[in-house]
Amino acid sequence: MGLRERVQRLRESLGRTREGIVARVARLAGGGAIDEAMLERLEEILLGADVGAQMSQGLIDAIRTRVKEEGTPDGARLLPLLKEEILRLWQDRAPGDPFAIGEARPWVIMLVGINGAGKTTTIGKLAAHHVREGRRVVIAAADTFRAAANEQIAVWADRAGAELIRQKQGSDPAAVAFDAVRAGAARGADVVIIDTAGRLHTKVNLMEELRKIRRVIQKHDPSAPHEVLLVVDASTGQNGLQQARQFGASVGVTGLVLTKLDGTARGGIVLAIAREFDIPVRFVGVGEGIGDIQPFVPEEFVEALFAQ
Ligand SMILES: Nc1nc2c(ncn2[C@@H]2O[C@H](COP(=O)(O)OP(=O)(O)O)[C@@H](O)[C@H]2O)c(=O)[nH]1
Ligand SMILES: [Mg+2]
Repeated sequence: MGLRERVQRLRESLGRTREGIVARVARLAGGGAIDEAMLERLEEILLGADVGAQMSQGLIDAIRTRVKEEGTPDGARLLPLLKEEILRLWQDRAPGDPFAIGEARPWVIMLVGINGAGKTTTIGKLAAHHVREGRRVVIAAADTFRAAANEQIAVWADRAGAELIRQKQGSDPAAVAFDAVRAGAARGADVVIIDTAGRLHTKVNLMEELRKIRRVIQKHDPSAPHEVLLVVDASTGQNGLQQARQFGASVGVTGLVLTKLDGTARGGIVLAIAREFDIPVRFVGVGEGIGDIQPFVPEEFVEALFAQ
């Protein structure tokens, strides 16, 4: 997908978020000079769009300072200032291609997150990308908890042109992951992607299970997993932040995937997450199809969000 097409797709996906933030701010800015009352309304809009308290406050403070510096509290400056200050957030983040893999073979990517976040779907999308790049991909069906999970991941593996390692339902997820890494190495795979369970009602056990998967695959390769992606459903808003805190602390997350950006009005969560975590957003999910994944590029995100 070309750059223009990608931004266009993102722009469509962010439609409701744009309505919730940018369109409202534009209407607010039409109301005259930027004063404290206007900034207060701006904060309400940002909070209501899941931008998060810290981030909203930070943006308001920055805009207040800028208005003072510029000495022109013209309402017309509100939207451009907001856009600039949002962009500034990501200024010091190295861009890099999140699809790129390092030198280790197989390169092991593990996906974690609560049920329904979009792990399995994201694995299908990632696998398809790597296969298209000419890489050999093995998927580990380590969500052995749900009966339907094996079937679902098998469908995605097939669609993506990846190989699948699975065992029967209820078997040890760490054993499946270990098998997959070993098989991947034996078969000369470039990438091994590990699907995991996300059931919530036994959270402590889930974190323990994920840590065990880590430990066990490290018996094969001490440097694995090379990437641990936390998948968060963007439409869950602030709840997503909570998940990022929990998983981040427990399983050494190295990157985030925000799914279901399409159709949600809560895309502001991307900003809240950027503010609170040092963990970079690597990808966004913009649909249920195999091609509906995009690398997260801050400039593209902000352009799409503020597009008229
Ligand atoms: N609209 C939309 N739906 C998604 C996206 N990613 C996943 N889904 C849907 O979310 C549901 C749960 O996804 P799944 O991959 O099974 O989640 P898991 O439990 O974390 O493995 C499925 O119906 C997916 O089609 C996305 O980016 N956009
Ligand atoms: Mg799943």
